[in-house]
Amino acid sequence: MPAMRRFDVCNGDADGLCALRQWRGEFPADAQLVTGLKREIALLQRVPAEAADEVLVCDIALERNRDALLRLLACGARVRWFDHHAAGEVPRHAGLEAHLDFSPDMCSSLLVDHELHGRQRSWALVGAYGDEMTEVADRLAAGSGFDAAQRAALRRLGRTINYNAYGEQPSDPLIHPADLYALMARHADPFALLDAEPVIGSIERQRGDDLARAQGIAPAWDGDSARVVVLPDAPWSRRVGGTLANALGEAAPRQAQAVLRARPGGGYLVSVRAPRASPHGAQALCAAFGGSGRAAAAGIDRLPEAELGRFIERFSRSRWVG
Ligand SMILES: [Mn+2]
Repeated sequence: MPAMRRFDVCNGDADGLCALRQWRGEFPADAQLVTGLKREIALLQRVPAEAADEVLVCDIALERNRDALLRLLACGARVRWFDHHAAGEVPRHAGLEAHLDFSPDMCSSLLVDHELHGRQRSWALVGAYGDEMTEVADRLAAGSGFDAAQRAALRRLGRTINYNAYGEQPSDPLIHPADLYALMARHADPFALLDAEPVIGSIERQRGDDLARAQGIAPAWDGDSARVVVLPDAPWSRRVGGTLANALGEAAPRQAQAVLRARPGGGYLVSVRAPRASPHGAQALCAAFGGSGRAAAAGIDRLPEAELGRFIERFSRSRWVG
């Protein structure tokens, strides 16, 4: 019989990497890591597991990996899964141990934290802060004895690790998430990572530079209730799009934000945020142009150039009511 192999599969954002970091902090083992940029969701198909192999999956949607999962289970692999994204129907199989929770104040790092009874809590907090679960993370951190300065450091680290997962091409982030994980694995806790690894500061500076660059671009439309920014296609704009939309929305809670980025093949990738003060209507607007998402935040994969005028017209007149 071939030797048992292990595969660790996770999203490359802070929640994914920190969920895995907790588990391997508790159960160290040699495993092959499979991860990528935040947008790379279909990761399980990259796993060549066979009978008796063990696969750990953190923070990727079961729904988007169902075929690969069924294939692994059918050949006898054992799969443990932690996630908080839509799962669809969960296969019933003795080889699958699924920890799934879709409540809005849950993330994969907190699911692992629960399973490990908080024994790797500082990493769990970094993951939760990375997924913007600030209130939940603050409460848990304070209850675990972390003071305000420590909470701020964990939050900053979560935001930074998360930023490093954005982009479209593997070379867009400063360091590939798999290499960032290797650095995280060297340190017992996030504070040691922050002290020892200068790349964390470099990512943070890159985030600041990217944001400043994007905010230096004059809006294509700017009104009381809506603003449209059109970014060129470049590594920095591929990293910063979502972060810019969130930053603008936070600074102007009564204004809706649309951040467009030129696509190399023509057209635009569009991120829409409804006003924070009235988070409705983003999905309806995007659906009218073939997009999708949630009421507060939605997007369009490819808006044709010829539709730009019509999009701005409609976006700037939207009422953003529930
Ligand atoms: Mn997550």
